[in-house]
Amino acid sequence: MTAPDTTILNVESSHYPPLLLRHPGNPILTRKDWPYSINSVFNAGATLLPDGTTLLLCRVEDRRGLSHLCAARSRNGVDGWQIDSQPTLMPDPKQYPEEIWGIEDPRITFVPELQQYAVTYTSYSRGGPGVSLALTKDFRTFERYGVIMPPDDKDSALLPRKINGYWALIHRPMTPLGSHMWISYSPDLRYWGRHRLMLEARRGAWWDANKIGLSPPPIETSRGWLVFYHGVRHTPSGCLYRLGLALFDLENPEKCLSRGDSWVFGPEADYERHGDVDDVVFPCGYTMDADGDTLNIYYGAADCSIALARASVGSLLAWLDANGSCERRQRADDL
Ligand code: BMA
Repeated sequence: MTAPDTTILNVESSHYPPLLLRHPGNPILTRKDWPYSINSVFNAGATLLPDGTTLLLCRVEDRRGLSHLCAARSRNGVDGWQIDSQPTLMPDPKQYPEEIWGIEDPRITFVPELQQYAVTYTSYSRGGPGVSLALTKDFRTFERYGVIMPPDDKDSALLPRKINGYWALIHRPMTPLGSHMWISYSPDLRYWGRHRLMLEARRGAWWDANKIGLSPPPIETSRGWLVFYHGVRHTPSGCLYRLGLALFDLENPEKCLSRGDSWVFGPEADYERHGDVDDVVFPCGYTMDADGDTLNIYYGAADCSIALARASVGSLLAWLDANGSCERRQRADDL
């Protein structure tokens, strides 16, 4: 009997060099770290504060099943987290009825013109999830704008500067035609219009068929807005959440310059494969190191914990150059 030939497997796996490297200390935050009783912590927005502290605005789910947001701060973005002793932003259904079933999945954008952070989050209303906005200077007090995109809509982030004089919001409405990424514009962050389709979910057997959504806020590079998006594959044993890459024009962000065909990151580690919801990697935030290239990507793992992966912007762009295709920039040609 001959030994099984592993050459093919090795050659195959070397075709997929990892673009995102998991931190060996993963998961970096779990419910055991929390100063009060919770069910789980996951899907955190991220930003660097002026003194270099990493701030994560974490989605915390209590044992009713409802979520709120709680800030965790760390000098190195990996450990030594100082977690607010009480929820930082609670749903406020009396004044904001759309928050009756909780607030989830924040994305943070620092807006230089306002000298404030814009936090977009999912408000879980009786009519389904919608997009809400709050501004803050310090993650201690917040100015709520309420719901800015009605249900069914989520996975949203604000671009850090105006585009042709208008604020731009990426979001993911759900329609009978599928769940695609859209971009909308506003003169004042309150009134939104000029809605445009930005990136379509593919169809059929594709890893990103039927349902996609923005992951962290777009990353501004000299070549365009680099966007991680998640694709949801429906399988007989549940959904698989994976990440893909696309690049959009800096001054016309609804114009896709390139889209990768394959996913670049998916659930592999045990803490990603097994949890309250199996097989989910769900980043909502990143920070950039001082080198201007290294990204620290914070992602929810299996709706149970927060994990960290690092990637180089240069490598992600090089991967898109090698694997992206312009023909598929808006829609799959094989529909
Ligand atoms: C999505 C969002 C995420 C969640 C994921 C997997 O629709 O609700 O918050 O992590 O499902 O449950």
